[in-house]
Amino acid sequence: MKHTILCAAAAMALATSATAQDWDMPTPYGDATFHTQNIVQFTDEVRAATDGALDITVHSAGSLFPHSEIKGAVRNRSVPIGEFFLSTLSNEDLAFGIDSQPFVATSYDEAAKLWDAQKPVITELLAEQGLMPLYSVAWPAQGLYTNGEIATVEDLNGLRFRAYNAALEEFATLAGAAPVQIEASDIPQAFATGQVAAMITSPSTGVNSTAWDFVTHYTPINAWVPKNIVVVNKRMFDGLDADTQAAVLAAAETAQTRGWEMSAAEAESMTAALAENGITVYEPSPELIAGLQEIGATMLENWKASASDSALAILESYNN
Ligand code: PCA
Repeated sequence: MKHTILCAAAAMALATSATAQDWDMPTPYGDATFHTQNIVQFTDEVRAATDGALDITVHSAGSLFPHSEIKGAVRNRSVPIGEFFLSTLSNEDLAFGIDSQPFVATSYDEAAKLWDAQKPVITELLAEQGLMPLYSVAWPAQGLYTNGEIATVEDLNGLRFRAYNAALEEFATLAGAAPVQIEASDIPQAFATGQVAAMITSPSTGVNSTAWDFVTHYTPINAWVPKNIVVVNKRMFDGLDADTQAAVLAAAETAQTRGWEMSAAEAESMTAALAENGITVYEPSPELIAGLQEIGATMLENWKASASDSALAILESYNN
């Protein structure tokens, strides 16, 4: 009897190990970032729902692959799954970057509507590379961090400006500033060494990088609401059994809902935390907003002039 039970247990263990999968998941942002915390919960849910048959290990802050290499690593199956900042792919097709165009979508409702319009288009573009989106989560609307108050766009003239994608580089250039590409995890170092003196990012990233150590002022210009995306390699996903696939998709849906909620909560709590830590939080002047909107209008014209038909279709369906 005992022997039979042991044999059955051994057989079960074998069956589990034969199908159990250990996946590595590179992400760009640190452990304190709400996106990362959401991903950790996503992987916990997948592990629980599959009784450990799919065990995903999160490698945060670019520790496994640098941010710029994560998409390629999922594409070439170095890893099965990963996260990145969606608009970094705008060099492939401007469809990926519409969420980082100033004053197109500036609230969560608009950002969600834009994602509805963007999702089918980028799903198709990613499928051409063997990639499948699992879910996408917005950052809080982006605000301006500087030393001293910024009253008009002219006040940005000549400032060395931290950028995280091509759109922000164009934005900084049009504002007369000098853009420098810096990863989120390198922000404190970049300010400390004088590489940059100003930035536009979320209150979340401001707090995660202890912005009060290097800037005095923050203003919620709320000019765009960019997103992260989690993608899986389609062949790796197809290699999972049906139950595991269903568990991943269900956890992804939950993670997307939870992520947008976490984001909205942080838009408030992290702005408050900036103030609590001594940063002067002020409302942007009408002159500043007007100047930024002018830059946004120029950028949107440029975007339209170079956009693919499918990218233009996103804007059309969003505006209707
Ligand atoms: N934080 C990320 C992307 C947008 C955001 O709010 C960053 O600053 O790199």
